Amino acid sequence: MKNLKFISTIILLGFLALNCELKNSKESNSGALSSNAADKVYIPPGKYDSFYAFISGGFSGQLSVYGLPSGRLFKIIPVFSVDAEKGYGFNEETKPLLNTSFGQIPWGDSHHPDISQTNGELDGRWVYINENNTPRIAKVDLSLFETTEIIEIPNTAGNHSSSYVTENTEYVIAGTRFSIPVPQKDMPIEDYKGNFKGVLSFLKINPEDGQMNLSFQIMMPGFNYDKAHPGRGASHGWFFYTTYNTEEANSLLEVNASQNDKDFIAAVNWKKAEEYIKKGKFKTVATNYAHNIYNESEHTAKTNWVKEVRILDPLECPGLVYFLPTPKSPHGCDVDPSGEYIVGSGKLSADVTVHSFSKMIKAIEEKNFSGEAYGIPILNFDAVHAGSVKQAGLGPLHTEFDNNGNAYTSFFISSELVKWKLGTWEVIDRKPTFYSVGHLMIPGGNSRKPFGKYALAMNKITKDRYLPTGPEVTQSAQLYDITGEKMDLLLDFPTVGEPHYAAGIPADLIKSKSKKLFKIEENNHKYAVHSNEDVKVTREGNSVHIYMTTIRSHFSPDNIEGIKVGDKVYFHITNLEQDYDVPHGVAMIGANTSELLIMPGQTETFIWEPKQVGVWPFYCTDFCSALHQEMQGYIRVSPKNSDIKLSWSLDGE
Ligand code: RUQ
Ligand code: CUA
Repeated sequence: MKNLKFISTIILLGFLALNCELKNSKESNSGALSSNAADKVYIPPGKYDSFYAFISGGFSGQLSVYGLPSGRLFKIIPVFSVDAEKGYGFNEETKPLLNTSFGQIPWGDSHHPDISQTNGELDGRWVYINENNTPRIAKVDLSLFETTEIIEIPNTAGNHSSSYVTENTEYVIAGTRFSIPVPQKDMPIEDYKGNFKGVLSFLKINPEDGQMNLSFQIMMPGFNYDKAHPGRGASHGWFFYTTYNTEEANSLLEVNASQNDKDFIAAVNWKKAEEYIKKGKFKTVATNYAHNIYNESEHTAKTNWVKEVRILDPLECPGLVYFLPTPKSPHGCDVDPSGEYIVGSGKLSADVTVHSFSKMIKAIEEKNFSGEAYGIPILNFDAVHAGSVKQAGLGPLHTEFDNNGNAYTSFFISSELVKWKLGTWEVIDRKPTFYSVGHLMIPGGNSRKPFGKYALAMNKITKDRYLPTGPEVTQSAQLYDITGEKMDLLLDFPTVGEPHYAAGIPADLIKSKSKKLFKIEENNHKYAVHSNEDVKVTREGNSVHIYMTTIRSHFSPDNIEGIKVGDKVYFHITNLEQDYDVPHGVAMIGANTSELLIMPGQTETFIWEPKQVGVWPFYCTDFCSALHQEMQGYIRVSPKNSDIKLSWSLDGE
């Protein structure tokens, strides 16, 4: 009966969603855009946007960089997926970044970028982004706009409640979406309940270089940990996580994990966790995970294998974790700029539930509990509840904030952004999205200091919004002006992959720090060539190393003989250019990798295994000068048993 009721609710929601879409579509076609919308997003040729937006690529595995308000795409930063355009994951230098305990993984599902903070404000040094499928977190260095570190998260499956930073970038966190046996073992799935566990991870960040180190994990009950946000201001020191499937179902979750009236927001006191760690209250557990770090001066990544992890058990650490009852399978878990309000968006609830941090502290002090789950106290709902936004829409997912005490929530089913007031919980405005918005982003909206000029909606479905491109159509973002009382839709633009979150920041906080080139004298790559005197070709058995340089517009050496079928030929190429924006590329016929794209002052390597006798060309792939088309060379490949000696030509000799 309960199930039937549930299913009919879902059908009704679906019907309403369809209705909404049709209605939205009609509104959109009636020319809702005011003519000055174009002015507000128009950036004249040669002028800069005022914000960077780092938009996650979802199933593309990458992070794309856009300008706001124009919506122009500047770069796709490869993070968790190989990228032939940049040689990422194909060249020897970046391959180790994709190492995991499951081997080298060429793809990932990137979700939630978050920019590092100082005193609760964006500082523009690094972006952290999580990978959901093979649990990892990456660090993107914002002076390079490149991935410089990826760490695997052990004891985790579906790293979704990740990767948010605390207000002084003390920690970046990870959390498991799927509970699993911890440590992994062979057991019947039907024994899930009570036996599977959910692990939350805290990675300490080195304030100098942003490097992550898994400091400790907390062993939680076998729920699904969905989203998370750090406390700030008074609530700094706490982290909040939404949970669903507190039913601990293991099949047909769409029904079986939707039974409980309320799931939980888990409040974790990480300062307390630090005390317990200091007191030695942890268990050291054997594990094996990859920690991959790119060294900028060596232009090369290396993998360190880590063999153990410290785990805290809430049962042995009183005061570490509390549960705040929250209706109904909450997704987004968002904390307002003051740190007082914790917003839980119950996907199946008609209301958006807001908890109060100060009430939570009081309820903890008064032990105002309504029960416990696996020994973790459940706080009384009424004792922590600050208020609810009533009947705000259908399918609330995420909330961001401006600097005037307003919150903005995305509603997936009713396809809209809803603006409401913190404290009074009244709805101020609602605007349709096209269609089915997931996340939204306000630059700095996840910090103490939001820049409340724009809100960006990231939509899952576009249907009729763009020229059709076959069965697969683009996902899209929509930009709203939020400076007035009412929101104003300004712009649609397509996105890369399916964005789940984005991080926006004023351009001024980053652009002057953006590197222009690598100094050749600081290049400590093992196979770097600093001048043409060092150019050479060497053989060790059937490994051949070519120490090659590029400068407009030739390769040194250009012609090489003495290579044999069955050799393993390493092209180590140093780009000697010391001018901004003069990369060279290198492509070799029949290479089983991609091209290399080498920035000024950088060295990169690919391996070529010649399989056929002959004379084979290579060439520059990046249009570098008027004589780019002349930038080429040949390799003579002789039979396996030939005795032709290695030789090469330099500067035409
Ligand atoms: S989470 S909208 Cu990763 Cu909401 Cu996708
Ligand atoms: Cu170098 Cu084209």
